[in-house]
Amino acid sequence: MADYVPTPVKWVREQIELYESSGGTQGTELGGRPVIVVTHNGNRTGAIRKTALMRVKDGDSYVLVASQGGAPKNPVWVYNLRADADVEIRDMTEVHRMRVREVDDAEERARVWALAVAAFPPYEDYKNKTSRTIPVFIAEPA
Ligand code: F42
Repeated sequence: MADYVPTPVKWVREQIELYESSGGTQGTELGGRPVIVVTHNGNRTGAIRKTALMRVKDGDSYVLVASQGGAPKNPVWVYNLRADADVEIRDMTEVHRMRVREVDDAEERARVWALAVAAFPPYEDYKNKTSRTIPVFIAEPA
């Protein structure tokens, strides 16, 4: 089994630690809106990685938005998910095995983007702030 290597970003690392050590009862929000923790595999190191994201639900699925606050570059978890679609998602006290796929189709993207912005309005500002197309994934029950 690979080792878990926490992110070097302190506030994110601390939120994930609190979220997981409390069994999904603390540290579960950002700005009053719900957050999920996605566990995935590092595509170069093979290490276990954990990423906190806003919770965007689409039925039994989750929409994962690689906004990184509108930064010019993709967050590196995008490359991990492109290389290995098997993830685990913690949503508060529930943990689900899921498979992700990147959304390419324009119509599907428009549909899930609307869900994302409804769940977390700043995504729209992040989109306007960056010239990159923000990658979006759908995580579906495995
Ligand atoms: N980020 C978002 O993009 N969208 C969100 O909705 C979001 C919400 C959110 C809510 C709460 C919170 O605490 C954080 C939130 N974030 C959100 C921030 C998010 O959790 C990530 O911190 C952010 O997206 C940046 O992701 P990142 O994968 O670029 O993280 C970097 C800083 C990181 O951890 N780097 C590691 C390191 O050691 O430098 C490497 C991680 C890694 O996966 N390495 C790969 C490997 O093989 O191990 C290689 C990857 C490659 O191909 O380069």
